[in-house]
Amino acid sequence: MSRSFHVAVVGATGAVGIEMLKTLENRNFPVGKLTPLASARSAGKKLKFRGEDITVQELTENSFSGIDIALFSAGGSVSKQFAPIAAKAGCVVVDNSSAFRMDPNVPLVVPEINAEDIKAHKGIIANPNCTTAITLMALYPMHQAFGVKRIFASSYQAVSGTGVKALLELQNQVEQIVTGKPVKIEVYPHQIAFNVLPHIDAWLDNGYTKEEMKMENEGRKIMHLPSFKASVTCVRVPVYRAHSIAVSAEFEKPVSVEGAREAILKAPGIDLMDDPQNNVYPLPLAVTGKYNCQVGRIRKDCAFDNGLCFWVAGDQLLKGAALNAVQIAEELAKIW
Ligand code: NAP
Ligand code: 3JN
Repeated sequence: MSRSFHVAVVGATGAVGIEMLKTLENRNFPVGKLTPLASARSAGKKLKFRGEDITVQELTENSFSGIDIALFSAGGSVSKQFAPIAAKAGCVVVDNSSAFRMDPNVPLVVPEINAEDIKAHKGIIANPNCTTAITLMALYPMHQAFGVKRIFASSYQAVSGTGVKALLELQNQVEQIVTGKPVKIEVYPHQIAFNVLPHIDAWLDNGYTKEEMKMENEGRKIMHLPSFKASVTCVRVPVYRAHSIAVSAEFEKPVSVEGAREAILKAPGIDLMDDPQNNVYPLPLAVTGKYNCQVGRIRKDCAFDNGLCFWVAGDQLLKGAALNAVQIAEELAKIW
């Protein structure tokens, strides 16, 4: 990579945006100039990049002239409004929201699985939902070995998946409870401290939530597997950072635990942490801040034939968002 890029981060002050800056820096992405963008609320704020203070600018329709790559993580409505404007101005958008994920003209990419799809982009490339991306990091190598038909899964999602405000809500509620003060509930419909909420994202007519259906819809597109089925329950847990998912997967071919382990050991971006007798399995605390996801508790499913159960964990701010976006930018840089 000889050239450098003018990179914009839209939503730079958010939970994902901050990680995007750190990931660009830590992976030595060839940033010639960095432009952090956010709402008028944060304009003028300073963020650190490579040891220097850079000033956050307000996102406007004129923000994209001269920018090569724009990493968006300011929510779906901002993406819907500004990503087409950015693409029209000649920059390539990597979008973290669901706004364009299912658009047939927009590649939806986990680089370890379908990096090739990037080549078909028309100015916008979508980053998958974090729970979907982390699950697929473990499921895809097993799919390559045995051919996945369907999964049943439950997620255990950290509060940072909801953004900076939710991190503070958990911290404040824990403090309120241990000091005997009344608990303030602002972000979630119920107290999240010392609780679990089987509710992430908006309800759909089929009784699932939007978050739950992302696994099937996005999984089909990323794995190029239109027959893939997923029945998912997404659950918010009082963990600061990193999502975990318990998966039961049914495959076309006969499975073996050894074969699944071999497939994982050969796969990029996922580590095998599977020695239950010695209490070795993936933990959200252990994957926090790590680029690689971890999978363990791999065992034959006792409820159906050709089935495997496993437990996968990953830092959703990284593999579920910032890291995956920077990896897409790295792939773009190779073909620029
Ligand atoms: P967050 O912590 O609440 O941050 C939101 C960011 O968006 C802030 O920088 C905010 O700027 C900016 N923003 C909000 N409204 C804006 C506007 N009208 N114009 C310009 N900037 C605006 O949220 P987050 O957790 O980083 O998530 C952001 C998005 O990333 C989510 O909505 C989702 O689509 C996607 N995502 C998140 C995760 C995750 O694990 N958190 C995972 C995958 C994808 P101000 O500082 O000015 O308010
Ligand atoms: O709640 C989580 O743990 C992850 C949140 C992801 C998210 C939050 C708001 C909007 C998304 C997403 O990435 O799927 C969206 C969205 O649909 O854009």
